[in-house]
Amino acid sequence: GETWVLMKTAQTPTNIAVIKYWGKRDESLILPVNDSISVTLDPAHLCTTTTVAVSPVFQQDRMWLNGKEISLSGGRFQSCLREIRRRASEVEDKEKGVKIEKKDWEKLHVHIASYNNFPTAAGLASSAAGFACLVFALAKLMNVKEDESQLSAIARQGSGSACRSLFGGFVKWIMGKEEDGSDSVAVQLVDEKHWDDLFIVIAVVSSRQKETSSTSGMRESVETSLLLQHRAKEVVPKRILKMEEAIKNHSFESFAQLTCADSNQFHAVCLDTCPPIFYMNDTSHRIISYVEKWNRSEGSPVAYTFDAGPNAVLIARNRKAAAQLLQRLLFYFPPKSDIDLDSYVIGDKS
Ligand code: 2P0
Repeated sequence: GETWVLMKTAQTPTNIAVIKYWGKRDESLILPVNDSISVTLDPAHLCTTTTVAVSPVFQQDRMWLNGKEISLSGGRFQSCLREIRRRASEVEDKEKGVKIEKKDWEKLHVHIASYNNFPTAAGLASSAAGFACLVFALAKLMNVKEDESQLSAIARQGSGSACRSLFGGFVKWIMGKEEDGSDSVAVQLVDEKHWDDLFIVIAVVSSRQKETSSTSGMRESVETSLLLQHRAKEVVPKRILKMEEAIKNHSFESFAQLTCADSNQFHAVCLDTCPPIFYMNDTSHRIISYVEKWNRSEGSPVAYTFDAGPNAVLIARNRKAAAQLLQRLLFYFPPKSDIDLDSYVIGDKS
């Protein structure tokens, strides 16, 4: 029989929301209750690299994550694979003498190998980069002729935040109106060159795995939090407009104020959930207090934002502000002398 293999590799950075996604109006299509805005990180630091391969000798779809085989049986993987296969077109590799017709893709199986260049255990969003990269690599392999926004609607069905990782720079995930999710897509607000002097410092407060997954946490918030309803209808729509303005005008003060307020409201929604969800810990709270104090005493604010875990994402206006921030963090959270600063964890006493 035939023995060829065709492969494609893609690399996708993770993204950090500055206006948060929290809550779905449709669980299976992953449709959110509000728009969100994120910044995509530099791929050199936090990214996923995924290689996808197709061969007639493959007996089934299989996937390895950081070298360990994982199950593809989950609905989210199946949705992404199905949606990409549906859009596959003809592929020809003359060197290998391979021609795959559109109809052949239903019968061919893929193997997927994915690596994160950051520790999964650090509690930093890996599903965002992971599903975006998977969808992008499969689309390249199967010659899918759709643009990034259309692909984002497929990545969204893997993990909501993944749709925002298909673009660099600042990205908005538009919640959309349609029941089928076709208009719930990501769009690029500005590319990575627009505001390229921002520095992002991630303070790893704990490397323990979080207790409540985002998926179940946001489900409970939608079911029980009145604050979530108010946030989605009244607060976020206005904040999205202000944030877009701040980004377009490089208005760091406004950007920082909106980012911090939105992170705090997201965690307030978590507290307003029954039973309450605690993602931040005492160290996270200490970081917020210090940053608020520094911001009040001088004109170069730092934005903080926390996701579904205790780690702080700190955004400084420029390199100088980042250097000062790092100096202060090291003073207030001194590392034990014998640990490598690369794996320096601020608050984990275990
Ligand atoms: C965000 N987070 O906007 C928000 C802020 C965490 C806090 O998107 O269920 O992994 O896969 O759609 O995308 C994390 O949730 O959840 C998240 P699913 P996801 O980045």
